[in-house]
Amino acid sequence: SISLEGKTYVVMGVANKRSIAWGIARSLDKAGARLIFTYAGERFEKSVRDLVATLEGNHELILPCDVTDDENVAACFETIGKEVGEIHGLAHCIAFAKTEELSGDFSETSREGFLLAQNISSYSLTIIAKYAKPIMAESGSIVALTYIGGERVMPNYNVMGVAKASLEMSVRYLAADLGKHGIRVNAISSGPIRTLSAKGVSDFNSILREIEEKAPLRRNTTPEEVGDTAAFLFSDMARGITGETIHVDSGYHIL
Ligand code: 0WD
Repeated sequence: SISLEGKTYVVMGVANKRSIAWGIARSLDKAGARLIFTYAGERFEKSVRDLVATLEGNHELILPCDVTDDENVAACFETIGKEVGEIHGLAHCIAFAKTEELSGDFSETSREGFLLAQNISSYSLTIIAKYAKPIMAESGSIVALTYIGGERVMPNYNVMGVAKASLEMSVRYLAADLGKHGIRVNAISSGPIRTLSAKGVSDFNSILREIEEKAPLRRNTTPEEVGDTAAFLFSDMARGITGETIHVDSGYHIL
C-alpha cells in the first residue's frame, strides 16, 4: 500500500460520513498523511470535527472555507500556511446546484442557477489553486472530483453536467499552468455514489441500478475506491500524471 507519511493534504468538502471526501480522508489517513479539513459553513463544523476524531491520525486543523468568497479562501490558505508551512496536495470535493435544476428540461435552466453551479462546482477549483499555490510544495498534487455527466448527457444531471465539463477543462488549464511549479492537477471521474449531493439528482436509484446491470465490473463505485485512487494520485507513484481524468466507475465509461 501507498505511504504518504510526512505529507500534508487539505481535504475540502466533507459534509458527512457518506461524502466522497470522507472516503479520500480515510485512505490518506491510512497512508499516514497529516490532514487538514475545510467545511462550507458553520452547520458542518460539528459533524466534520466528530468524524475527524474517529481517524487514526491526529488531524487538528479544521477550518471554514466558503469557496464563493475570495477573501474566505485567501484567509483559509493563509491560516494553513501559517500553521503547517507547506502542503503537498489538496482534494476538491465540492459541488452545488439547485435541486429544481437537476431534473426536467435543461432548456429551462435559469441564468442564476447556471452561474451558481459554475461558481461553486467549477470556478472554485481555480480560486483554490490560486491561493494554494504559494504554500504548495514542489511536486504538489491537486485532485478534483467529476462525473461522466460532464462528458456526455446523463439523465437529470443537466446544469451540473455543464459545470463538470467546465471543471474538467479547468483541470487541464491548471495542469498546463502549474506544471512549471512542479504541481500536478488531475480529476477523478467517480461512478455514482449515494451521498447528500446525490440526493439532489432526480431518479438517482435508476442510475445506480444501471451501473450494477451494465458496467464491466457489475457493481457500484465505493468512496474507498475513489479514496485509494486519490492516494495514488497524491503519491510519488503518479509523478508522471497531470491534466488527466481517471475514471473510477467500474468501467462504465467505456460503454
Ligand atoms: O454520485 C456522486 N455522489 C458523485 C459525486 C459522482 C461523481 C462526482 N461527484 C462529486 C460531486 O459533484 C462533488 O464534486 O464529488 C464531489 C463530492 O460530492 P459528494 O461527496 O457526492 O457530496 P457531499 O457529501 O454532499 O459533499 C459536497 C459538499 C457540500 O455538502 P452540501 O451538503 O453543502 O451539499 O460540497 C461542499 C459541501 O461540503 N460545498 C461547499 N464547500 C465550500 N463552499 C460549498 C461552498 N460554497 N457548497 C457546497
